[in-house]
Amino acid sequence: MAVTLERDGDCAVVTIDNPPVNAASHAVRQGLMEAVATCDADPAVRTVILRCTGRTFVAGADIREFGQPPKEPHLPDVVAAIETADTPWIAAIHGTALGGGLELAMACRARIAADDAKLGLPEVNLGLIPGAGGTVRLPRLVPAETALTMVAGGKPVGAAQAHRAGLVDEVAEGDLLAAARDMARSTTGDEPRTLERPVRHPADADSFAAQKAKLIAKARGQQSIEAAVHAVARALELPADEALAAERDAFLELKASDQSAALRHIFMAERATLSDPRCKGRPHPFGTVGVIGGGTMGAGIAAACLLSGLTVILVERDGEAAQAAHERVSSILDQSARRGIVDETMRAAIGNRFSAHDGYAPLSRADLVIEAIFEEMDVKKAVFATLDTVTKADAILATNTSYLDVNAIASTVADPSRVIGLHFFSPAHIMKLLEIVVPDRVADDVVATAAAFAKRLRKTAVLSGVCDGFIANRIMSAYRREADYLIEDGALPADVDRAMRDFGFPMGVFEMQDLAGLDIAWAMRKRRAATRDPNERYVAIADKLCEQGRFGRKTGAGWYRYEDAKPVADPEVTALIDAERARKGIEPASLPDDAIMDRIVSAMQSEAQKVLDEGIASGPGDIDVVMTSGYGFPRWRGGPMFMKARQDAGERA
Ligand code: 3H9
Repeated sequence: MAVTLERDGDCAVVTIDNPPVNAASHAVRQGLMEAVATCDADPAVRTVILRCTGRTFVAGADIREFGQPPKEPHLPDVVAAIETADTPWIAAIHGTALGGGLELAMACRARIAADDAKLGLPEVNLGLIPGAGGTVRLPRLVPAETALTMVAGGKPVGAAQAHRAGLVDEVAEGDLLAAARDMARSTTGDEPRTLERPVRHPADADSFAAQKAKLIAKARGQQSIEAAVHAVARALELPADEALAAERDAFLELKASDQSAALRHIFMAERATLSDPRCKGRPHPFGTVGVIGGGTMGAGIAAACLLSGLTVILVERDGEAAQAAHERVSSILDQSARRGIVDETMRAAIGNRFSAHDGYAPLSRADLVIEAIFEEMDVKKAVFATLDTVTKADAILATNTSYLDVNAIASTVADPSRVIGLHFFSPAHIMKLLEIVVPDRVADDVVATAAAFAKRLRKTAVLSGVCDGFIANRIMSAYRREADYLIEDGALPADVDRAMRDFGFPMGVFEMQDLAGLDIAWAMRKRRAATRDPNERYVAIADKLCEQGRFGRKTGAGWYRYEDAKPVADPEVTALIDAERARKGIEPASLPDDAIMDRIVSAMQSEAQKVLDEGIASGPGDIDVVMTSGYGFPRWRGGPMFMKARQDAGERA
């Protein structure tokens, strides 16, 4: 039974039990409708408490039902039935009340939340807006500005904030059900229904208009955000019934859109990445993590581990470097405290779990060691050989290399089954993506440990086979190469960057290179020059920029010139590009933005297909996850493989 009803004196307790997240599936909706009717028909029931079992309150409509024909009762009808019931309902919220879950709660006469509960309307993240009255009820409970932020931003708020804003009436510190029963006893039934309340208009019309404009500008093509802004605006202006009808129409239109299909695909793909049976095994302990190297990457990895409650032993080459690494990590932790990720007490306690050293000996205590030094095979091999002698025999040894052969690194250890790749993206404490690189001889329980470790760090992890660049950097190199061809063929860096931004990337490939610095890739190209296929098309423009000391932002010039830290197209770069075209006899073509993006996306897709065919990635969904989480591919486009599947289906139709 998805919904059960128990009597407790004159109070009825309606419990939803629909694992894993109590989504408002058909059975739940039906059960709630029956509960409303049963409670209203029983004069002895004075109040109804709506609660859930398991880890959370209702986390939303059931996304898995979205592709199927809708079945009555629909969620808006259930929400309306609860709101208009004769007997007042009280929502007792634990875990997360999201989307349709919060809509159910808002239809209740009052809400009580556990102190660690979170409440939100995240529909925009699925390419939707709330479709069961969320945009209309929320601004009747909280100020319009908060409602707009919650609906168009999609981020949940904590119970305390929800209480301050008016979304919940009480925060329960102890037993939630007992507190809900107390609340039920003082409920008279005279409390206004949510839709009977007036909207809470913005305090200042001009700043509200600016808030709306800012959200729309930030949407960068994502329709649901714009639709969310309009829905809240309508809720403030129109009578409730008209606003509800308009919200429903907009919801249904978005539900049928390509963007929502794409965002739902990414949501599901992110949850399916570690479905390989090797990830399901029993993990080793990993409470104490060794990190070798305290540069940007090592410090970020150390901070990510510390923020996840792990103990970190960081090792640098000498005392001075260890001290600098300690400061780097501390500064990340301080930033995290300033951003509210950890509170001051927790921040202070983290220090007890962190130490930085100038020798390997303390690593004898580590369960897992992650090497994050520079990309030089011989140096990495030497590090692993040393690790083999100082670490526990069953400690897991991981390399954070972004392209070197993990099999070769593993071969330096007596037991290669304990070596794996953990490829973080910079900054490692912020970027969600983690590639778990699986070498040939790694043991299954080591893969399971890497998967559990990724989960502990709240990373979106994918498994990758061993190849040059793994999944992410290999595909990135392919489209970067295509971007270079585009430059020779007729586009300018600003054309490519604009086309990419308009497509939905946060930044273009040339701006990104300038930000990261051109020198590292240049050094790699020089190292590989001797082995490069002489028949392969090679674009030398980036090399020429580097020869002039133009390494990007840090030197004030790269693909662009920087004025007040802003990129400006540079005639010197244009002249260099012209000279290269002339040298190769290339007649520049006119390349509109669509053509630029067709070529960039096709380059990604064809490299991604090779990655799949070679068994480097487990499936097309993993590639989409990598490109959206690691390289800013717009989520609302679903990733290159989702686009390819749609294109192929379109061609077949
Ligand atoms: C909506 O409500 C529309 C309404 O306004 C209007 C309707 C008319 N449905 O994330 P996890 C599954 S739109 C079905 O790993 P966590 C998920 O696939 C919805 N299944 O756990 C996974 O399955 P599996 C608005 C769902 O603890 C399992 O639950 N709501 C749903 O890290 C565990 O998920 C949202 O957008 C769902 N709604 O995080 C909330 N949600 O085990 C979306 C999850 O087979 N959900 N599953 O792989 C979340 O944000 C997170 O899942 C949550 C838990 C925070 C709840």
